[in-house]
Amino acid sequence: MNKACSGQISARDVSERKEMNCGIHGVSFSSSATPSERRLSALARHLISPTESCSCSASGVSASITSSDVGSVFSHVARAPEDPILGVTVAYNKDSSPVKLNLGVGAYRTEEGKPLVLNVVRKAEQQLVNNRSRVKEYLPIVGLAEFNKLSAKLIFGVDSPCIRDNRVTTVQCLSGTGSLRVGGEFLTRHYHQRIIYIPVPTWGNHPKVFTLAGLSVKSYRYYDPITRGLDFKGLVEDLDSAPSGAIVLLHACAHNPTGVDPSIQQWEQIRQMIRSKGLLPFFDSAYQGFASGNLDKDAQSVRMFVADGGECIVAQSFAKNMGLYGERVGALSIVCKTADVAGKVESQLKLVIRPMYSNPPIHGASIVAAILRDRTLYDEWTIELKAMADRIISMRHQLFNALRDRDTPGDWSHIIKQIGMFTFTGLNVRQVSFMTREYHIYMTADGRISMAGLSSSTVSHLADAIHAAVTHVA
Ligand code: PGU
Repeated sequence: MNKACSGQISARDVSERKEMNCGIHGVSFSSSATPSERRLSALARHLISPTESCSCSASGVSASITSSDVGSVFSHVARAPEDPILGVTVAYNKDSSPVKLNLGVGAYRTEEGKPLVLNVVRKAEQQLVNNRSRVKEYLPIVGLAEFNKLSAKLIFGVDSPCIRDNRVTTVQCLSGTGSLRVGGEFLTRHYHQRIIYIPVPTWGNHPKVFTLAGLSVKSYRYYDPITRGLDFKGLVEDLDSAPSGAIVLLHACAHNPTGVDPSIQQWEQIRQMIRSKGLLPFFDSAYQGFASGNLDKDAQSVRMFVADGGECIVAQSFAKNMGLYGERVGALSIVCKTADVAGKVESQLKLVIRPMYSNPPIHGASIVAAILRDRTLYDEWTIELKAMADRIISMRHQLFNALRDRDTPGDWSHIIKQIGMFTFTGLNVRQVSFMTREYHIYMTADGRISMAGLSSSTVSHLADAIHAAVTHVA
């Protein structure tokens, strides 16, 4: 299995790729290149990844021309590998086994293993349908104004000084991914330092999103595989040696894939260090409410950075906490020092968004706004959200107990210590592929399992598979 298929393309790999000049199609730019040249170069390198370019020049496998290809102007196009995370679902769908289990994608499932549409979402949608005055006109470039305001309050807190002083601009984007991408492009165009530090490991899409946004991706140590906890010393050392002004990507809570978050005291040390070195914090908040079951608690890290009056960026997703995965609803907030700066920043965000997708979709944002504006619906949402978080915590305990009952070799206490949607099991690539082959259990190759995909009736199957994997496969 090559690294590109492991779901864990490290930032170092990205830097290495960036330094590699494939020389293919003559796409390479010197360090004095303009931002748009650099973006084009990054795009070319992304499309011509080392694995793919090697296979077309050396083995000729991917570029082989079959008779049906002849005459196509696209016959040279190499088949790209499936996405390391979403590709797991593709493989799962092809499996006809009745015991198959998809623990790959981070998407909530009920005890019955079914996707869940929250009751509160159904109610909000009904309200929208019943309201005949609603139309399907284009939204403004920055999206639904009420959604933006309410999203900012959700992450920063209703009484946040940045909202009170109008120092934050919030724009509706295409879920968390789109918010990260728009934020990345804005920084490439308007921020003096184009280096972004991302944790190792991190969500597999981060390096791609930021590279294609035109930023240069570097990494900081985050996870210690020995302790299966935070490598705080490594994190501090790496951020301490970052150049002044560098952007730092931080998972607001429920770190993906490790399930390991800094303590509040550690967050405070990270904050002090980031501020004293003049680094720029960029939070990815994809799991607010999923770590602890409490929306305010899960926003604490972000709020600490806003409370000190400094600047920061936040990408918010409503995919998980409202179960609106396919509605693609999220928000990008940029907290500035003054209202005047925030206004100018917003005017430039519009210039990033307009040629990218013009303006965002209306339906998902309307659902979120309907829930956040109404006290009764909001309270109902928090109860449903807590129930999802609690079910995941219960699955952690059930899996831990099942492995203990089987006397499975190893210390599995990290299953109950880690938080959020995922357990970073420590299983290696060979053990993961054994579990898929022999037990029809699908998960990412880095050993991450989505606890949200597990239920009381499937725990024993997973525990049997893990037990067999660690006892039979090195
Ligand atoms: N940021 C982090 C840390 C994430 O884990 C995810 C989703 C996102 C952003 C993007 O979420 P949006 O759906 O764009 O709001 N990660 C999940 C979902 C599958 C995927 O890879 O997109 C995961 O399984 O890791």
